[in-house]
Amino acid sequence: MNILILGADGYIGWPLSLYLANHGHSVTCVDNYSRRSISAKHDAEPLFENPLLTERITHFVRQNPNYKLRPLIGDLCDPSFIEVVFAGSSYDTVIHLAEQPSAPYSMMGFKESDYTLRNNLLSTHNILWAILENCPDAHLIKLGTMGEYGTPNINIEEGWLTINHEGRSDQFLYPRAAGSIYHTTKVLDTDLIYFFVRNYGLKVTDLMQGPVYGLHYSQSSEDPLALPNFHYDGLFGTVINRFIVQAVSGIPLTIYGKGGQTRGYLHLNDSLQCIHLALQNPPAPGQLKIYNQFVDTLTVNQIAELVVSAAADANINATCQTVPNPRREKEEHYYHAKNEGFYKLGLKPQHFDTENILKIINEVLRYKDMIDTSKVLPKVKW
Ligand code: USQ
Repeated sequence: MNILILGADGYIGWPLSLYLANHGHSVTCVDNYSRRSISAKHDAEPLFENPLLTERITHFVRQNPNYKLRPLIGDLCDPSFIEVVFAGSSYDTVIHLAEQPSAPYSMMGFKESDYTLRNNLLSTHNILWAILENCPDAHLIKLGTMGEYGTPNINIEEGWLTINHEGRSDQFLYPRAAGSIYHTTKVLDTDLIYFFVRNYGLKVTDLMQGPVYGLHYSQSSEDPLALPNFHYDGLFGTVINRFIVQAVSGIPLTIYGKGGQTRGYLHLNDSLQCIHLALQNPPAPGQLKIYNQFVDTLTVNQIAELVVSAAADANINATCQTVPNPRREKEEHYYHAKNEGFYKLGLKPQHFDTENILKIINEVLRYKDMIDTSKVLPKVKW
């Protein structure tokens, strides 16, 4: 397939680029290095430095002459760059990961909120138009978030809810209640996409993904250039990766508030596997498919307990601390989200168990001396 990955320098985008090139696809990799500039500005650099996307691609194409990887660096909010990306190429699949992904960053203040809103919505809007005008049969796979649903007091369906009202019945997008400006942009993306599907007959898969964790993945072998950017700071680091780095560096695990916050988590390998399954199972024209993309439903307290216990097996004495919750979110709540969709397509997941955690602890231990403990505590409150 001829595949376009938008946001190819990211935590998921780079592993996905290599994974799909290794499966024989021709992959155009687009990024504007926005996460790199935000993390440099806010002292939130990843655990180790990652060469630029262009350098990583040159390295892998030299090593594997069969890999068809092409980098393009530019801003998808700029229509003239969109023209360059789509010029002369008819893509079969467009995978859109090119969004500002940090909830805390989006809540820092007006500038960051404004940037997140513009970047995420304008890029989605531009991409939808570009597909419509250049390759209307292409399958758009868009990365959404489980955070679009919030934490409702009823079961979370996969994208849709049938409502019976005054004797009549219809199916609607599941009600959404995001907890940050970042999460809200994903809700708005879904509405925008759904309009293009209804009105123009585009084929779209919207992935409601939970927080992802992990460092090595199926393709990463021993080559450090295959690794993704691995954040443990309060802006871009997700909770499991943060807790593992905290355990390794001797900082008590930062449980925000009561620790009853419940989310659906998945390993980086499973994120790649789900996107690949979505790619192999495109919707019909005029259909919006929505999958809930997660494997294990866990509270923050359960994650902390599992990390502490796995760390003990590595002779690390990890402890926990309660940090006043910097976020406005429910700390104890009902949470039951469905995720049958990818299992029906054949997902074989790896669970968040001791063996899995120990593997990541050992991977992170190699970089122990590079951990900057001043990056760990949260700096953004809302
Ligand atoms: N948390 C802690 N301690 C920490 C960090 C986080 O208790 O040191 C708690 C948070 O308060 C929250 C939960 O852990 O209740 C998850 O937080 P997170 O930072 O791992 O995830 P979040 O900010 O929600 O965002 C991440 C990604 C985002 C993605 C989202 C999926 O950054 O791009 O969309 O996970 S979801 O959470 O399902 O919306």
